[in-house]
Amino acid sequence: MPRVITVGAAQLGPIARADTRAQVVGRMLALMHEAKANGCDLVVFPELALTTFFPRWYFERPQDIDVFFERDMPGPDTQPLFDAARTLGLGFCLGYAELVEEDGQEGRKTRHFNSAITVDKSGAIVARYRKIHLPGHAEHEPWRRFQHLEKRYFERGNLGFPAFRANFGEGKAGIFGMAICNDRRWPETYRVLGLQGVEMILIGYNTPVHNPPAPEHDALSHFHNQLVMQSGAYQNGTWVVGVAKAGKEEGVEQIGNSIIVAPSGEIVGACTTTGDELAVARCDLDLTASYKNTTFNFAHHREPEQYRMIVERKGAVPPAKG
Ligand code: CDV
Repeated sequence: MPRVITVGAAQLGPIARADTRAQVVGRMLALMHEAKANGCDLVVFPELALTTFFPRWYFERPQDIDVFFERDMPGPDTQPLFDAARTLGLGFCLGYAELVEEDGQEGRKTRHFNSAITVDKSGAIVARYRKIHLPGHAEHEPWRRFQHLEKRYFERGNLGFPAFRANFGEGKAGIFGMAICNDRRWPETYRVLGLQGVEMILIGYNTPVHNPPAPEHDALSHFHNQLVMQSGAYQNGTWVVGVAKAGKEEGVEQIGNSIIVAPSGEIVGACTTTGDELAVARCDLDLTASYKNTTFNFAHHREPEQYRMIVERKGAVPPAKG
């Protein structure tokens, strides 16, 4: 039986700082219903999907920061998403700010993560991921048009990049992985998942068009978005689903460009607006085999010993003598 999973890239348009969780969840439920009508088994929502992208502001008081975080998942505001998963028979991947009481280095403490979960068709959480590559800065940098304070508001994820098995219906079991926004720019993200046999990577993102430290990259923001996900898919023989929070949010222009990428590296589904929009693609997980068993047959063709020699030399070319 072919393992075809119909996936919806459930892009969200801007979310205002004043918008309530209930308003946002209402928009997400509308996309879930549209996905079901289009035969989807799974929808993927963006990074930090429940609120505006709050790291663009500098806050000092914990209470001003913690309002953007979820203490429970599901909580009262997000329970309708889990109910919809069950009643529609539709899985989802959700990015959100996670506040958790957990053992830290100095004992039990409150921890903040930029997280994602995958929920199956029964409404059960089947996997968790916490963002590892946190971009931006930790201190207020007033010279920027807007801040990117992920290094201030989040701890680096402590769960690694675990691939996991999930089942989205009969003949629709596969090996999945999650990554969040800046993770998608790093080849290690895909390769660590690829080494675990991943067949579909689910990625949400918030990417401003303007990059304050390197404005010369602005005109290339769509190109780079596609470049990293297409090469990550091809080089690891996996599907990649990348989903944006898009449009002008609180004065900051964010790219859309949500895409579904086949293991060939080809884009097979794409959003064309910067608003709430669903792009749908039928993804045959068995297409991954053609790449995993040939060009990217890791067991036959990778040369890990050779790579280790470079890493042990610390990567850089030794300084010139004299
Ligand atoms: N939310 C993100 O991780 N955004 C980064 C920005 C800072 C460039 C990204 O890689 O898209």
